[in-house]
Parts: sequence; structure tokens; C-alpha cells
Amino acid sequence: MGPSLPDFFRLTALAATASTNDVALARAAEGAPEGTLITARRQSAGRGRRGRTWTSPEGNLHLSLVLTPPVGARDAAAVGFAAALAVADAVAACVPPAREVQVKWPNDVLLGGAKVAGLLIETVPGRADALVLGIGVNVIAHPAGTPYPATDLRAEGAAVDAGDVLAAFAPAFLVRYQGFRTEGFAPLRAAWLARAKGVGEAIAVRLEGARFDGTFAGIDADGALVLDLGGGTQKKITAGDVFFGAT
Ligand code: BT5
Repeated sequence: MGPSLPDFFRLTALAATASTNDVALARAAEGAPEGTLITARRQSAGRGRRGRTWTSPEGNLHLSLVLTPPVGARDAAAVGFAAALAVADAVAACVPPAREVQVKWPNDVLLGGAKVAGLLIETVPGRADALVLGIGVNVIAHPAGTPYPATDLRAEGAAVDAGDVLAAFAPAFLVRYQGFRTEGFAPLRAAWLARAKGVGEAIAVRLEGARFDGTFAGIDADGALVLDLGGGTQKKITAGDVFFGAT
């Protein structure tokens, strides 16, 4: 039996699939309502941003959720921050209290400074009112040798399974998402910044074909990363990969 979830969610639990985002995108294209939730125990073609691979072995949590936020796909950034905070809430509930849980721009969750979860938000062809939120949480395993260090919940002392993490995530996400729906992005932005790694510190942001070094000054009212380049110059970045402690 699966975990008991709030009414909002309509769960389809799969043993295996290529990518839960693909299943959710197909359902959304057919008109599936908000709250449609797909999970898979493992994925054979899990993906990250820009076509990268997401390692998805049996035992980790892989989920995709269909959402119809107030201004549809244009709310993608806000939904990403709400979801990352909810994953951070769920992770914090699973690990010993002393373990540090942080969010990393744009949508990663860090445990003890290493990546424990990643999020991928995709738009639905033909449906401007909807988007698909995909989340991978490393519950029992993580890949070695990734450009940004990874970890998993078991390695950090949490004796939980994917169902436990889903049961912790679902209500936490509803709180964050309903808060966004009623109060807008500003409180979410503040909550995200309070949990973010590296604000005020030196970072490098890698974009396709470019790298910018500066001080992480925060995020703007749209969720873009604000990078202080020195000399009074700031640059806003809407997509990229952040590395900390850059020299
Ligand atoms: C992400 O991309 O972090 C988004 C990951 C979203 C995965 C979920 S699982 C359910 C749903 N269905 C899907 O097919 N996807 C979503 P990005 O920031 O681009 O990070 C990808 C990079 O992280 C890879 O290039 C690797 O370097 C590294 N990586 C791959 N697997 C990882 C893992 N399990 N844990 C930590 N890092 C990983």
C-alpha cells in the first residue's frame, strides 16, 4: 500500500518507466487535472535540465506532478521555489536535526552541502495553463563523480524509504503552494533566501558557453539569480549552474 496523501493528489504509482515527467506530460496533454501525480520506483531515462541524465535507481523517489498555477506556465519559477522548499522541509523531517538542509539556485536541495534532490519543471505543449513538476530525491543511493557532489538520505543517517519521503513532501508542498496562491511570490522568495546556500558569497555561474564570477546577491522578484560583478554592476541570470567557493 502506498502512503496516504492529501486529497489534492491523484496518485498513479508505477514500478518503472522511462521518465515520470514524460508520463505526466502525456496525461496533462490529454487534460489531466491539477494534482495528477505519477511516481515510479525506477526510471530508465530520467532526465535533468538541458537533456542531462538523472540517475534513477530502484529505491529513490521519482515523481511528477501536474499543476495549474494562477498564471499557468508563467508561474514556473515560483512553483520551483515552492517545491524546492517543500523538498527541503521533507528532507529536514527525515534526517537528524543537526544536519544542514539548504536550497541551491535554481531548484536543488542540498544535505550537508551535497545534492540530495533535483527538480525539473516542464511546460505542456498545447496547454498554457499547466506545467509538470518533476522531482528526484536520492533516498538510498546517489551517483559518484558528478560535477556537483551528491549524497543520499540513507548515507546521511536517515532510515526512510521513498514512500516515507513522499508522505512528508506532499503536505509540505501543499502548504508552500497554497501559500504562493494566496500571498504571491514575495513570502516564498524570503523563505527561499533564508534557506539558500551561499548568499553574499563568491560563486561561479556556468551557462552554455559562458562563465560568470561574482558575489551571489540574492534573487529578484521573478526568481532570477542576481550576481554582483563588482564596480556597481549586477547581472541577472535566469538559467545556469551555480558553483560555490569559486576562486
Ligand atoms: C536536475 O537537473 O537536478 C533535475 C532532476 C529531476 C529528476 C526528476 S526524477 C522525476 C522526474 N522525471 C525525470 O525524468 N526527471 C524528473 P540538473 O540540475 O540538470 O542536474 C543533472 C545533473 O546532476 C547531471 O548532469 C549529473 O551531473 C547530476 N546527477 C545525475 N543524477 C543525479 C542524482 N541522482 N543525484 C545527484 N546528482 C545527479
